[in-house]
Amino acid sequence: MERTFVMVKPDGVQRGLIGQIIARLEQRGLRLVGAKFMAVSNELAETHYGIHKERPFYGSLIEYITSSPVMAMVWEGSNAVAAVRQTMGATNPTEAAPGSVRHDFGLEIGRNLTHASDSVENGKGEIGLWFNEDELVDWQRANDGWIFE
Ligand code: IDP
Ligand code: MG
Repeated sequence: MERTFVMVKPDGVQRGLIGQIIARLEQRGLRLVGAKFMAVSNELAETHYGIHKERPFYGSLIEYITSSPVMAMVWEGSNAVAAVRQTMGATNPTEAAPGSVRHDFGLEIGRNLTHASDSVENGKGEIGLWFNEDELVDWQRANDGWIFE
């Protein structure tokens, strides 16, 4: 089953939106396989966002993501990467589709509430970066047959 790394960023945590964001992923039919509420070290933030190192917003991005705790999670399901990106919406909240998290709760690209892996390969790397293998739970859900064909 495809897996993806998802994070409720500091603004989502501070605004009390963890529950609503998790509820949307549950409703979608995705299955939670790991979660931890944690402070993010500079080192972890810099590794996670290493790809953006040369971008002008890199410094403020690292400051943002380390400013307050985050909810780090792994979700799985059919096409989990694409499904979660769609549920979160485009990076800039004013370009995100109505009904998406970033549209429904956000206004600015630098306060866009969530992170979600953008490919299966990057998802594997991010899951390995944020979680130990023994923090991920393989389990069956009673209604899986009504969600996964
Ligand atoms: P994504 O989160 O939708 O994958 P990326 O392009 O990978 O978007 O950018 C990572 C994060 O960096 C964004 O979610 C956002 O928090 C921040 N970011 C991206 N572009 C800008 C910008 O132009 N100004 C400020 N922050 C930005
Ligand atoms: Mg990205």
